[in-house]
Amino acid sequence: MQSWPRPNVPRLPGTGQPLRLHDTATGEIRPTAPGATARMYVCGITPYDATHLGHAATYLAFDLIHRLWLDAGHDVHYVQNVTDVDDPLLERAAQTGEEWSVLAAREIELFRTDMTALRILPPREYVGAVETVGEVADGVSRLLASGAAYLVDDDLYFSLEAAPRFGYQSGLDTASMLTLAAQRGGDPERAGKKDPLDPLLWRAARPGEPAWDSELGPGRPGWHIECAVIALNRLGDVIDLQGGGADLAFPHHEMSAAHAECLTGTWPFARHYVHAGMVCLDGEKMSKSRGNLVLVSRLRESGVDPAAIRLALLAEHYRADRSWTSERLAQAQDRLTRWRAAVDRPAGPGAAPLLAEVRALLADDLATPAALAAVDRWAAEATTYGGSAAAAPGLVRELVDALLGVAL
Ligand code: 5CA
Ligand code: ZN
Repeated sequence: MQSWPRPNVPRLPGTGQPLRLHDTATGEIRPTAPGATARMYVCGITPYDATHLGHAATYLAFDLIHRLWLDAGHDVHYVQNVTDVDDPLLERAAQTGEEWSVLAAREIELFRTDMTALRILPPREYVGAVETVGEVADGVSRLLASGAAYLVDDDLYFSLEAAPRFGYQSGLDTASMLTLAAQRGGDPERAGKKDPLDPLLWRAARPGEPAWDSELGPGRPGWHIECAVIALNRLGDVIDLQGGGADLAFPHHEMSAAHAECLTGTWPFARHYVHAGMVCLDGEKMSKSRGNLVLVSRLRESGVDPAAIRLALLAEHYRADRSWTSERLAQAQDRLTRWRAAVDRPAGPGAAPLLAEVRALLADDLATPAALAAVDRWAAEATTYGGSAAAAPGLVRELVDALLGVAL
């Protein structure tokens, strides 16, 4: 699958600090410690509707992580998937009468356009479920051979008995797991499973559903094993970060880590499990199924500068559940205007302390509200500055571009 174009990232003087991030599994903010190459897997979209501000906020959080690792001197191997065949997509296509693959292709293209406009650094490998059916089927076969998978009718399930550490990531009790699994793509009520939480690995072909031939017979992969195998085959047995929105912590990331650990015999699958808060509209999580979406493409069409969308989303911390309001967007547009006026001046107060401050704040679990406030203070001083430090506006322009992804 084709990724999207990479925006230029200016190189800043010196080196960024080691990045500390909140890890869902331990509940702590801990240092990330990648080697020369940081390995990051972030779950991609299910392309049945257009990119909304919730998606944008989540991909923006991982974009900052990407930028901070680059600034700290790491190469970043970033992999993202596209769930381009799955029940919600097939259901939507059935409702509208559109071919599921046509719907997916259109929404993937729109997502690429939105990500490009938002200056989100692209994954090095952007990988579709459809193009990886064979390798995922191979992973399922290996689980079957090791005794970790079993049949229910013609479908294959993963036995959680094969995952002794299951639950370490979310730390949830069984009752909460059962409720969330039922809401988020699981089937705890299905008869014949050893444990109601056991997740689907391979769904045998059904009339009217797409299916692929494989060593397991015709069918299609389950959701969690897809992400596990796509990540393992490209990034190796242990990755630095697995990420997504908070609604993926359970069951998706818990299950995909259990699959990966069972396949490799290594624990943990990811050194950090990182989850972004949910963006709401009128108090409800913004979601395709609720239909309360603010679309990035629609905002762009109405003339909103994507840099203002970025600033509006960065004005609150990535782990907070946030509400989108038109007031928030207006504040971001005002901030963008002030910053642009400040860097357009011929001179400004020294920018090296600001660079050090922004680096330190972002390295502390992405403290974006404080980082934006620091740039605000510099911009306010710049408007009354009478000195001749002519290099400062250029450095501020570059640091805001490299670290926050905002082109001034
Ligand atoms: N394809 C799967 C992952 S393999 C999937 O969850 N797709 S998605 O299109 O539903 O979501 C894509 C990403 O956006 C996920 O990380 C999800 O957690 C995040 N997301 C969805 N809705 C919101 C929201 N309202 N606020 C913040 N993030 C959201
Ligand atoms: Zn995923």
